[in-house]
Amino acid sequence: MSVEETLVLIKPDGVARNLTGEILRRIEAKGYQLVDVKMLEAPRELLAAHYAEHEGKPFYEPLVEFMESGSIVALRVAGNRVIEGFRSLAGTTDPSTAAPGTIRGDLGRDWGLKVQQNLVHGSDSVESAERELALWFH
Ligand code: DAT
Ligand code: MG
Repeated sequence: MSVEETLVLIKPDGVARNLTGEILRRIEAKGYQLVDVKMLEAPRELLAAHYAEHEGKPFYEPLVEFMESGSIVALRVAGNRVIEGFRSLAGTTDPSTAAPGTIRGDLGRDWGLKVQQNLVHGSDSVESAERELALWFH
């Protein structure tokens, strides 16, 4: 067993499309534990810190604007190898090509949408999870 914690964000498209319950259902069905949850409109400084690794990339500004566009549900989720496991539940970054059975593959819409509208965020490593959880839950 390697119990970890990860940061999951239900992005503004997921909240606006009433998919919060469906996404939580998939996380809980997998056996992961919800440790903490909050809903917020994320300030720019928080988003800039969260996405610091992407600063300067062409998709950075639209990404941050999208994340500012509505409410986000932030989750602290615990479970055995949950960091990799949640990324696997989420599917690949682009919903157009995400596998069936994944959150992005089943629920993501690909008609003319931007890649950033991919419903969820999940930390990608132990280091990212610690850094991101400290930003969103403190
Ligand atoms: P992930 O969210 O799968 O970890 P990432 O960390 O590489 O992906 O990128 C962060 C977010 O930025 C991603 O969820 C959607 C957006 N994004 C990534 N690559 C993109 C691209 N090529 N065009 C538009 N948006 C992109
Ligand atoms: Mg990422």
